[in-house]
Amino acid sequence: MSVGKFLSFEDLSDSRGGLVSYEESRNIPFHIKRIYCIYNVSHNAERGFHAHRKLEQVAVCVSGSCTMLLDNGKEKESIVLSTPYKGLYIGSNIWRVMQSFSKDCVLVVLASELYDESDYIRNYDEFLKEIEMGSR
Ligand code: T46
Repeated sequence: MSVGKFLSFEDLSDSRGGLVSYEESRNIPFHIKRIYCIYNVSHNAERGFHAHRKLEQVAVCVSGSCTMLLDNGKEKESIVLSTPYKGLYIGSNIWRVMQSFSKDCVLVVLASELYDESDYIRNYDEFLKEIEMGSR
């Protein structure tokens, strides 16, 4: 995998049940300013279709599963998220689409910045233009 990056989290489960912990600057590579959850998504729905100029995120599927399609303008990857013990790190300037949500999917996303619509690139041609300009 080269567009996204998997992070592994220690399984702290015992006979009482499962436990996993996400800690900024320890197993999450940035200061966590925001956490949001995506859930109750119908199987046919697709979300995303944008990139971020600055935002870094780690997406963890704490229940069920979903697929994340990542695209850096040159390479594309399809990643299945299905465990709380693995997070997908998504840096800036990566186009993402989320699809194939299971009924019980709960996707938790840890984000490096507060919500800011001006950080979104929601047009694919604009995304390609911005990464081309950035590589010059
Ligand atoms: C991302 C993927 C993985 C807020 O007001 N605050 C928030 O923290 C978020 C995440 C969204 N919103 C608003 C913006 C839209 O009016 O909620 C609405 C739905 O957001 P959006 O269509 O961007 O949702 P997704 O699922 O397409 O994308 C989300 C994140 O927005 C995005 O940063 O990387 O999940």
